[in-house]
Amino acid sequence: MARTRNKTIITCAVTGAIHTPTMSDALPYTYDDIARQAIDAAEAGASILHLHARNNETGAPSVDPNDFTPFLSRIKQAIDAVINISTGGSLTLSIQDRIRPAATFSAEMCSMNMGSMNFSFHPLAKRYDNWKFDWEKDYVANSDGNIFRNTFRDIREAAETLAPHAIKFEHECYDVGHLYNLKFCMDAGLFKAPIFIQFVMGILGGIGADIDNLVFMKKTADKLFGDDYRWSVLAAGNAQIPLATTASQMGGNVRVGLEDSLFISRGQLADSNAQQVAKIRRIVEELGNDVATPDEAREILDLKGADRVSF
Ligand code: KMH
Ligand code: ZN
Repeated sequence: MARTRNKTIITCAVTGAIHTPTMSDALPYTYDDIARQAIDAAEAGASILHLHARNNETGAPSVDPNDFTPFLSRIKQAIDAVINISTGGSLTLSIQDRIRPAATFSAEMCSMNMGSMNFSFHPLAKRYDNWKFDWEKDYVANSDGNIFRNTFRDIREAAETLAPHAIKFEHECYDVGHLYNLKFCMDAGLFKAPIFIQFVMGILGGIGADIDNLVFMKKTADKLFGDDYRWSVLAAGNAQIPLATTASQMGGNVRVGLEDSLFISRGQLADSNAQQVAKIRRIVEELGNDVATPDEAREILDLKGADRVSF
């Protein structure tokens, strides 16, 4: 008997706040480049676009809603994709600043980081001698002092502020304890099933990116949430495509994009976000699953719909 093909949601995280322009010419930071790469990624098969903004001139991470407006409207006019606005934004800012873009634009989805942690990429600073912009070197080197603050009070404030917008959260869980934080918050009534968990693997400060850890995260989530959750995996750097492949074979969804990895294969820089999306799409399809359309992603995650956003 033929096996039913699963629908796999591909999220593409287009630019983020970890990598800097020096690290890859492909990393988009202008409004035009973020819009163009997001549209190309959606055309390649991403049904969800996880978006951060950057300063249009310097590429520095920005949580100013004015830095989102120019690319959000262009993306919406060009393609039907689910827009997911980051609330991680700039890692050292307050939760109030970080949730402003999601609240301003009342997106279908936004990220929700499920615990406080070290969040560092300072080892990258040693790899570059000549930086394109003045801010980059200190930003990267000083991340060894970052505390990514997401206390229970912060999570409650974000959830309550965003509740009137009916936004579905991408619950970013960087370690097993974050799943327990999420369970606690769910039991307290902050989040409604089906929740969407992003297992984040390989961030310095979080759980390592390997299959044993993924299986343990998934088993823990099964135990805590039963049928009340959907899940996806993002792995940082060179682990991105291998762990996304494993996740899709385990029945999960996948996230790729230059936010999480600048590479297309070991040591080789990607040309674009769309190139990574096309690669994981090929793998997902060849291994026997189908890629979800934006409307299928909306149904799977119970989203409010693109007609209820404010951009
Ligand atoms: N870059 C990811 C590891 C967020 O935007 O809220 C973390 C992230 C956080 O995506
Ligand atoms: Zn992000």
